[in-house]
Amino acid sequence: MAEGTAAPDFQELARIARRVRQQIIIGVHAAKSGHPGGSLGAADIMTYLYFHEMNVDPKNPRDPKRDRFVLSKGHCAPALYGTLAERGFFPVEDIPTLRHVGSHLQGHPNMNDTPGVDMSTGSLGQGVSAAVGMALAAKLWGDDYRTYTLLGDGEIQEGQVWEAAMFAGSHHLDNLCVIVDNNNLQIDGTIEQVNSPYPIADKFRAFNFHVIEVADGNDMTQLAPAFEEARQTKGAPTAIVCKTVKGKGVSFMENQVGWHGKAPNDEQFEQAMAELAGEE
Ligand SMILES: Cc1ncc(C[n+]2csc(CCOP(=O)(O)OP(=O)(O)O)c2C)c(N)n1
Ligand SMILES: [Mg+2]
Repeated sequence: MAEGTAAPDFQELARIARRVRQQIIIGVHAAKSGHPGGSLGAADIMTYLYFHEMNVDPKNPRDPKRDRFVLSKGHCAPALYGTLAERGFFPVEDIPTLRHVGSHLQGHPNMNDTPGVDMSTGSLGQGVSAAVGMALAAKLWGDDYRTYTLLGDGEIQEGQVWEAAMFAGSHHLDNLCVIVDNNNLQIDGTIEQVNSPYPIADKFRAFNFHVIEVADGNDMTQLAPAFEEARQTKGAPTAIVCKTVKGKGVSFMENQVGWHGKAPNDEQFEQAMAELAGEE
């Protein structure tokens, strides 16, 4: 980790997360479609990863030594794009082209088109397998990069997630950090109404993961020690299970399942942007 060694500047990180949220709203509004809820809820995790935790270089997005990130819940591409743009991988001016014909910013991430995207994702359950492969490759080649992957709590209903987890635990992939965005909502209800994966932490423990539970995954002061502990953990992969609020930062979207995959209209856009406007 390059930046992870210095103490985090939480005020600055919070300012960046607010800008990432603005980019999410700008993109989804311009596209007239997309997934604001899960994107807003994950903005703090992704900001922390790209602005403090991970060793990445926007000028050299394919650097073999870089840490990897796989957005296994690929529908939250607006959060990844907002984070990568704010980090300097491509211009923020690209954000309003989200989902437009010819844009490199499609509804789900494409590693062949978008600088900084390490894996193409969108079919839930699959990204984590790719992340496990990246972590295994590092072990086989003696590389010391780390691999992070973000999963939805609905996504972990997919059987492939547990196949990948079994392999990671069995092969002691301590360079792998699985993050579960536990916002308690999926596309059409609470995760308990649909097919409860609880208790999530115990399930990862049973697959030989070191497990860290974060009570508020929208609070970067809580994310910081969790990622630090993950980095220090040897002999086992880490799962960080983060309680988050879907739609975080936009009052009328918070905890509302209806905002999983819907764009704000012009009036809602203005209100959201007003709420996200900071002092800068
Ligand atoms: C294999 C697969 N099945 C269905 C979908 C459609 N889909 C997109 S998002 C979503 C719900 C995901 O819920 P969750 O993982 O909890 O994501 P979050 O709440 O973080 O948005 C579904 C079913 C998909 N992308 N892939
Ligand atoms: Mg969810």
